[in-house]
Amino acid sequence: MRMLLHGWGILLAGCLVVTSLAAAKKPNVLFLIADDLNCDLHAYGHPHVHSPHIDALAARGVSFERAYCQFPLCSPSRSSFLTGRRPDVTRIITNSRRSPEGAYTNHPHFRDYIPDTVTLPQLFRQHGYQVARIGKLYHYGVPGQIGTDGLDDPASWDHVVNSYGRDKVEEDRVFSLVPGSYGGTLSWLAADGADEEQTDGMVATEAIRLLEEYQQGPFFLAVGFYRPHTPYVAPHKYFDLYPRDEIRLPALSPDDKRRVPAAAYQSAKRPQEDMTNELRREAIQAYWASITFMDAQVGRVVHALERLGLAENTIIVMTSDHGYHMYEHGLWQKMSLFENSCRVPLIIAEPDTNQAGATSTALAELVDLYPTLADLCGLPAPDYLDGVSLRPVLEDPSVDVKPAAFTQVRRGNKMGYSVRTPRWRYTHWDRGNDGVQLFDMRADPGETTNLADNPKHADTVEKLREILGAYLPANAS
Ligand SMILES: [Ca+2]
Repeated sequence: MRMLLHGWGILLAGCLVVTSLAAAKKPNVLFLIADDLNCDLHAYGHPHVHSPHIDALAARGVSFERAYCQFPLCSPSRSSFLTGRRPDVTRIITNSRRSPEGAYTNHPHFRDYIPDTVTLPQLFRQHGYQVARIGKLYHYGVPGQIGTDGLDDPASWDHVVNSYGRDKVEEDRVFSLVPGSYGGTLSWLAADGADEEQTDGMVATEAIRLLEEYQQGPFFLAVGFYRPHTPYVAPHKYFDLYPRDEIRLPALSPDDKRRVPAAAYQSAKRPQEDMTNELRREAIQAYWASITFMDAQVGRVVHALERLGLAENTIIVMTSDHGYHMYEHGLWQKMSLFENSCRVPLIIAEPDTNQAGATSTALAELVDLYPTLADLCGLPAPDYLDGVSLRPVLEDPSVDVKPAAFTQVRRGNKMGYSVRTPRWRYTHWDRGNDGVQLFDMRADPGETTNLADNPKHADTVEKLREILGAYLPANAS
């Protein structure tokens, strides 16, 4: 009997060894995402913004120069890339509805429309990964819902952490253009205290703790920072990096000043419209300070990954849910279809890559993240996904995987759609009834001259209209 038990013991031990060897071969995923972060990063050529830790990620991976969100607003964008479906499929084209009393609701949620979909993190759960969310992955009203689950999808995670820091506790110290309101409008604070006391500092601390807990792997750790979303709260030292008298405001084109076509500028709202130049510089200083503060928290998490010896077997993604205006075109925040609002930073760093530090001009969309990560980890992605794997670009940054990237935004009951090709950005509002825009991004990267009515470009307009027409669902405006 003792012999028999002993035999079973050897067999069991053997199974455990085999299991842990198989597990060790599966790469971990560290998915880092900032909220409302545009490409104002040193790694993306910005002349002022300090982002040493995101720069370090760029040095170990491939940076996508032309990566685009599918909808420049939190819930529509996040619902899209976490399900791998475009906004016309998820049907999430707004953030969460509020009750008549102003309370957040859990609707609309993509599961209202595609209930059985398997999300990106859920796929990893189904294949034996430990999957955790810290902070904002699906939509959260920021700062209103910090410390809650927000508009979460429980099926996506084994474990969730909702940090709540000093930025929330001392909210009444935040300056706001609309006193008492901190999310929808511009607001900021040069805060007292240490990084670790702020919500994003606590997010990083929790991420480090889970890396320690999950180090046997495989894990999919999703870390969602709340900054640089408004209110732009960061410790004083980050504001000191950006003297206001050195900040130059973007120049406006004649179309920007006249605001034509009107739909393109409809995201403008009071009281942001009434700011003085001094206040505009203060807002930009605070946004940049928030970026550098968030970047420091990225650095803490990646440092822990290295300290624990996990970097050799972990794929790191760094991105944002959409772009952001800081007075380019006279606009602030998101919800436009200009390049600033559609474009996102995207860095994918694989261990053992021979392309470390490469940049690629291949077009990429956030909806590509799902098939890319499934591909890199050898997991079977659902066949209905709307994106494509970016793996060929990670192996050779000079290749393309798609001819165009698409972004859409809502204007009341109508929609604007935009297509970006390597050379052009073409946008039409309500099928063109409310305006058409064509920009030569090679000659005019600042989108100052709308060429849509220029007869010389009629063929280009027609071709891009066809590309957009093939993309649009049959009933879309
Ligand atoms: Ca956002």
